[in-house]
Amino acid sequence: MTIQLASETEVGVQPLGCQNRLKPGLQRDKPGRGRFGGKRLLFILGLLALLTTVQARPVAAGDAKRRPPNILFILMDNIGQDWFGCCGSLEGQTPEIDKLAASGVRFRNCYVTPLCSTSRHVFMTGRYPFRTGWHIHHDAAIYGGGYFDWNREITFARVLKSAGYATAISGKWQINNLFDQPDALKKHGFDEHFVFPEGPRGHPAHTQRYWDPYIIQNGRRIEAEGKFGPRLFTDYLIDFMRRHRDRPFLAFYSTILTHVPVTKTPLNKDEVLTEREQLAGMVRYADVCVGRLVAALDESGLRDNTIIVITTDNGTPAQYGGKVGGRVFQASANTMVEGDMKEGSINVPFIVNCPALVPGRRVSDALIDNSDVFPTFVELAGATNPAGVVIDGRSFASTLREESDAASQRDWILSHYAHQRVVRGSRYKLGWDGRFHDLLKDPLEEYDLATSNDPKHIAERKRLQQVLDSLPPNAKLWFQPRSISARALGIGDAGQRASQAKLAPDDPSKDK
Ligand SMILES: [Ca+2]
Repeated sequence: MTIQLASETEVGVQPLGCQNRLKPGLQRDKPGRGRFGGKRLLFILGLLALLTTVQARPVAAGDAKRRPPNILFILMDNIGQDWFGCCGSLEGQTPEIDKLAASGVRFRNCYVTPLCSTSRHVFMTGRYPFRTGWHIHHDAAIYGGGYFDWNREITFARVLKSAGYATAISGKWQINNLFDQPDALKKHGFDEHFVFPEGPRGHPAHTQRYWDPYIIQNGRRIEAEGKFGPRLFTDYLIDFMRRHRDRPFLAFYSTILTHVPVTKTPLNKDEVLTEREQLAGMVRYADVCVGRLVAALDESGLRDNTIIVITTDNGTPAQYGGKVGGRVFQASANTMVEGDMKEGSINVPFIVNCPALVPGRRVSDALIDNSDVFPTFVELAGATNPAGVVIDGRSFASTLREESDAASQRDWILSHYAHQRVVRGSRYKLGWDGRFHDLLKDPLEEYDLATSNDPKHIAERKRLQQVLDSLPPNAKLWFQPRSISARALGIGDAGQRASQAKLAPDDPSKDK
């Protein structure tokens, strides 16, 4: 239940629904400008506090005394189901993650947006690109200009912080320029940060990603010469979790792995390797990091009250497809620039593990997408969605608790990038361009059924078309996107100029 405090267009709305869970001494963001103030605001706060008390519940039914669970959110970069053994990959690089999938819940159908920053914007806000306007890739750290604006959007980190959680991010952050906005991560709800910030071309933060990494810890660059970034990010988050073992925490592990450029890791640095073998080593190293995080939770006695979530922001770039069913899986071209809408690019692994709280050994066919992560985390934390903000996602916490039929939660999911929108039900998928596929019989989407006269096809195509037709047009982006993705699609001033001339030279590996 969400109380509507203000219209969606009023920005700066705070997650008021969690006020009663704040502990003394915690910092709270100043209330945003709205039409509510004074006694009326106090009345609403009181009402929301009462409602929150009624709604708040622990993740495990029947255990009312349990404190809210910790959340370890692991968001990997540019890696799809084709590299996860639990999803059918034959590459054999993910034994730790596979163990978590075997003893946890693995969702077989989780949609994301096919390019990095756009996907992350949805994860963080629970809102679809057409609603926020961030429907085109834009890496604020590289291109400058617009950024992920805390006055326009509220992250799940802010909501959980308001609910009394300690919050930290370790790893990648690219949707703000932390050199111009050093307080951005604090504004977005993170008490602590330890991040690779990205940076414009020519800046050391543009290239020093893995070895000798450029890392900012709570606003200050650390000395990391000779070090391997992923190891440091893992160390930091382990330390954070141990330091906050006595209170609920959100540990966001936003991995820099396995984004290009490919590199060797400490496990294979002396070997002669092809590019693809290096990518395999990066996947293996990411898996080792996951194993270390889990081991730290075990050693700290935190495992039983920590829900681990593992997913990725988009699928594998075509040239690095993993082997599935005897063949190397390849998404189609243009994944770096335009966003490929095939399943390999947008249907990603999604694993939840916490044997003490989430009944495991399950594979779920529930339909979920990355907008659902926000309301799910909020519900797991016993908080409520921010008032006055339209959240597109739907919580699947009840599916995790095994309290409801998974299929009842959603009957469609969406992936949206620029002008491209695709929706799918449990079996069929319809695109903005009219393409229609039976994913059960045609998982590689090679046979378009748009003109099929099969009554089942006609009925499902009609249902999904109604979903597409019900979605609003893209909200206007409030800044000029400058990414090569925008230029390639002719979006924004730079894009319109580029559409009439050859694209400016750039490094396409940086987009996505
Ligand atoms: Ca990515």
